[in-house]
Amino acid sequence: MSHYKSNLRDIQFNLFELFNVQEYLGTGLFEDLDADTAREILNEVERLSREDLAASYVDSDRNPPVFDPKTNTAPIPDAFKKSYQAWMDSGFWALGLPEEIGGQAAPPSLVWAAGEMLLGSNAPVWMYATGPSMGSVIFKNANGVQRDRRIAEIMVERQWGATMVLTEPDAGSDVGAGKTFATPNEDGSWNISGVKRFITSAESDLQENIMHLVLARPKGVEGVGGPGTKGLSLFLVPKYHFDHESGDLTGERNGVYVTNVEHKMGLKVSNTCELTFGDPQVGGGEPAKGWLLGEVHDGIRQMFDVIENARMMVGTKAIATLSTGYLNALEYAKSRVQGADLTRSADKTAPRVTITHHPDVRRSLMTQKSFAEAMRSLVIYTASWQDKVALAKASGEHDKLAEAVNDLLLPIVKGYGSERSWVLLGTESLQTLGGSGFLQEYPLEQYVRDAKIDTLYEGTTAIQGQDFFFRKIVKDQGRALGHLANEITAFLESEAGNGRLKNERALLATALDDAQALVGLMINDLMSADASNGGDLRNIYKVGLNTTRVLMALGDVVCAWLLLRGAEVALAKLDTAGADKSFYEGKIAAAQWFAQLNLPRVSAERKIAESTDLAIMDLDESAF
Ligand code: ST9
Ligand code: FAD
Repeated sequence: MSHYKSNLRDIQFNLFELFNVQEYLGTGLFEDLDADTAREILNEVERLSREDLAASYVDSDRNPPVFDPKTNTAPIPDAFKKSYQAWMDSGFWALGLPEEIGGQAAPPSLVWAAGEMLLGSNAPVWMYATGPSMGSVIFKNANGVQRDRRIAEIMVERQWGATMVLTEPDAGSDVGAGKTFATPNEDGSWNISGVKRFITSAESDLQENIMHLVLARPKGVEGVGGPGTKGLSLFLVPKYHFDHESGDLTGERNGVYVTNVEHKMGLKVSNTCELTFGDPQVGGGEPAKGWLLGEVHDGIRQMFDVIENARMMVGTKAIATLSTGYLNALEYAKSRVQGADLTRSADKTAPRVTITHHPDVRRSLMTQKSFAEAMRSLVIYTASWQDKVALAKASGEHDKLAEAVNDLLLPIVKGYGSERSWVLLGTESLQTLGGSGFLQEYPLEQYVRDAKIDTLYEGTTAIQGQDFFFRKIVKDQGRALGHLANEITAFLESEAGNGRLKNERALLATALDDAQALVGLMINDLMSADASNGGDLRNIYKVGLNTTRVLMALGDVVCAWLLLRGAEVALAKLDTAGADKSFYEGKIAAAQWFAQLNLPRVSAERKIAESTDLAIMDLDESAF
């Protein structure tokens, strides 16, 4: 039986009833992909995920790859290989890639909706399969350089693996502290030297070649390679050398070797590697040759094309895991008989009931359902802004607002999505199974272990909070946030829900006010830290004490709003719903529950932030 329980009905609801993507399917950029085809794709990805991809989920955890230091390899278990191959054979990985390099135009909302099922059933399949998408980043940044365009095509044609290589032992969150360097060769290539850490998919026997996208600091060229992220450039460093025209391997090994694979809490089949470049003592001692992508010093900007996609992936992975975690918990709760109904608890002879009868279990299940559905909506809503970006680009325009709103939402998807999912998987989904949740017979304990990483990699939650406030709100001068707040206000002022959602709309109005006040408070603290205007620089600490808070508070507001929008649609359909009646009733109940449970807390967050002072910053470290 599959560990993976999908929620295709809710995915369809979001795409076709709430965000109405069918309005632009089958026309223009998406001419070859109409709504019926989109539904067929979703059905097939659902089947593939539940059957072929989920099939190796447990085995890959219990029998993970083992690193062989003699050969610098870490072969992938056969069961996982079958899942990976099933995904590659499906061809769905080409959805959304540029047609020029062998992709098929598809709206990001559909790609992420389908992606949820892949990520929920076996996320490492997605991670090993990202070579073609990384090829699309190379294509985008090739600046007309024929060699790089061809490399991108080859990566798609030959389905190579690829990695994003930023982190070093002393450069994690602080990517700009990286020391790996590159020196130019006369033939236009560069030699890379250094050691990178924690690199996902840097070794496997799934593909004939792996292309590493490496951030390194050019050295030995006057005026380049300065400190920080802006001194980094992006180099394409293949595992095996290849003919840059045909793509055929030349038979020469490049001097980039995996020198360790980490032993992890979860996500074990995903090889997390130490990667050593150009060390004469390692492998055959060959130099690690790479090719510069685009211009020097453009590396961090180019890498963010990968990072933005990967942050969306990580958030979606976490949320997908919460959804299947909830559905597993629900199935268990419906059949587990334990205790009497609370109304008859004094009667020792009262019949025993399934645990779904107990108020506390219902509280827990509805909390899980409402968060899983809220955050699914958040992912697809965010992706719908990416649809707008793609549609504008196809007609030669540049939708700056869509780009900014997408940018604003990304740290919410990644930071809020991973935090809420990981916590709820442990405190609610696993908990619903009682002691059985702790056993490996059920998937919950693996879900918890596999989802913890989502709050850590691709920028920890602290980094997401800072990105959200400093870059996506302050640097953007509040434009995207203002737009979002106006959309929420328009919803509040409408007759949404025809009276049935009155209470929840009032809760949302208060929470929106409080969240905006929280942002305002932080902006005041930021301004009061401006030493050039007589401010106290240390007040910036007050901002830093609240960046994660504001991320989570606005996450709650946006999620509540999206669920209430869904409830409005559900209410309008309820009378004629037929077999879908329970589904729509569930949507309404989830929205009301989420609003009542979470929105009043936003006021408390504002209050907490209002009392921020520098006490813990003044405290000597020895007092901790
Ligand atoms: C990792 C991988 O953890 C884990 C999972 C891997 C799974 C497999 C891979 C799957 C990937 C799939 C990819 C497919 C791709 C497909 C694409 C298809 C279309 N947004 O603030 P500054 C840029 S990997 C955009 O001064 P600092 C920007 O250029 C490791 N750009 O930063 C900016 O210049 P400007 C992940 C941004 O103080 C420049 O950076 N590691 C953004 O120098 C400098 O900005 C991390 O994530 C942004 N949000 O450096 C590191 N932010 O301002 C986390 C910055 O002129 N640490 N830029 O525009 C950080 O993010 C730090 O804040 C820092 C700070 C490094 C940026
Ligand atoms: P640190 O940066 O040392 O952070 C430690 C703690 O300090 C965290 O809680 C952090 O939030 C906090 N902190 C640090 N700086 C600040 C700050 N300025 N303000 C506030 N708090 C701060 N990297 C790649 O390049 N490619 C990959 O493919 C890749 N895959 C990975 C896979 C796995 C399984 C793991 C574990 C990591 C992977 N990474 C990868 C690295 C990952 O992105 C980093 O681990 C992550 O960015 C955090 O860096 P760090 O571990 O060095 O923690």
